[in-house]
Amino acid sequence: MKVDVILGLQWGDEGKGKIVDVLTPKYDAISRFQGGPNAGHTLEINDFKQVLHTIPSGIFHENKANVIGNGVVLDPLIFKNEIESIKKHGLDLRKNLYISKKAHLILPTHKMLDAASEAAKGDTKIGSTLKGIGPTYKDKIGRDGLRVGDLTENFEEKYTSRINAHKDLLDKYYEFDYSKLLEEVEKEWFEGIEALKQFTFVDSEHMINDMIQDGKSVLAEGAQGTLLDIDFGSYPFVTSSNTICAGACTGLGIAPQKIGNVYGIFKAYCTRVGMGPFPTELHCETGQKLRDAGNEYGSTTGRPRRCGWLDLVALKYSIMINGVTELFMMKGDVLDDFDTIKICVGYEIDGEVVDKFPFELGDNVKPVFVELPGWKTDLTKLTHQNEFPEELNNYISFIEKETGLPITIASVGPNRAQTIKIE
Ligand code: 2SA
Ligand code: MG
Repeated sequence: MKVDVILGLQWGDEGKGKIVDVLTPKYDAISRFQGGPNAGHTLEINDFKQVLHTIPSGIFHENKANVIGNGVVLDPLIFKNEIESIKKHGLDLRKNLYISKKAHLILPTHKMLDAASEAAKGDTKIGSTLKGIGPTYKDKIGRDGLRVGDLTENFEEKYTSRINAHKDLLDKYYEFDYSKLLEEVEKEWFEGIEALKQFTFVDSEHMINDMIQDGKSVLAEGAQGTLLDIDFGSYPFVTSSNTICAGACTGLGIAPQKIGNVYGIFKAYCTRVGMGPFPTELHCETGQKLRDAGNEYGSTTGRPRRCGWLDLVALKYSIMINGVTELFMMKGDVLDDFDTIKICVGYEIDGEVVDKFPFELGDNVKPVFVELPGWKTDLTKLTHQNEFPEELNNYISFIEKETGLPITIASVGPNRAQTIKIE
């Protein structure tokens, strides 16, 4: 068997959580391979809504293994809150949640370093989620991180040594007053550690490779999106992990030839939270109309998302980097009420039109649009592809032709049931 991967092809918030939940019945295990509580995957199941930050989106299927891989950074405090809110639905997560010993821990001071670094940057700040993601990955790459597996031996000693090093940084470089804040959060953080210790820590690379060997199917769930990838995103306005397909190999310990289907998920339009370039962004009323219709507010930070038209230059780039095999189009219903819909098919850069994603997306990058007729139909009520209005079929065909890939799922609402298979 191979590992299928599901990834966001834009700047995150494409609706991965919902799709993973829909796909889960086909798989024996669901795993997260990168990122941390900067993710906010929203599941709507019958009459309730659950936002997941650290835990894989297959958690509501009790007979599936949910694995937090080595590439993830984990905040014990957020983790504890998350398991408590899931427990309310009567689930005992200890039965089917496994955590890699090699996953890195987000320490209380990592969050402070995140805040201090952002404040020091002023106007050039990244717009981070302030969850301590960047500083934790910095420590990992700098060979100074603490891992889940470290909890079993001399943890307090290792913890104190790292915290002291962070305090020095906060003092010397940022003049950041941490003392009161640290006192406040440390107790809760250690409660989180106790909660974490109730779970099974695993060598997840062995666990997953054994599953593949035994003919079991595994789905790897990406967080954020390709355009936030540390190498290929709009650097430096990116997150600190590899959000792309290759990240599933390093974040789970699987070889490239073990990758099977790569599901690329995109919104029928485009959004971004935080700072950084966004060529098709709409600053006008149309942007606000998309934000209202799509309820485009961050599920992790509540920030209003920047909105714009679908960008095929960026989408094709993401498809190439990830080796996408099929596309899922989300939130088509958000475009229900537009007379015409624009799609960016090229960038005009200093008078020349290009269709390759450039090194830098400066202010000189102007989107070139085509305009297609809108469908002016309530898609949320549809249950079958046969009911699609002609204009929607045209929109889908246009994207398929440009990308050379089939769109096999169209989502027309937040609920599991509003997911239409396209043959
Ligand atoms: P950080 O906190 O260091 O990762 O922030 C760096 C940049 O990355 C952006 N970022 C995000 N943008 C959109 N969605 C994110 N998470 C989703 C959510 C979850 C998802 O709903 O919150 O779709 O996976 C996310 N996480 C980080 C951030 O705005 C900075 O620009
Ligand atoms: Mg989200």
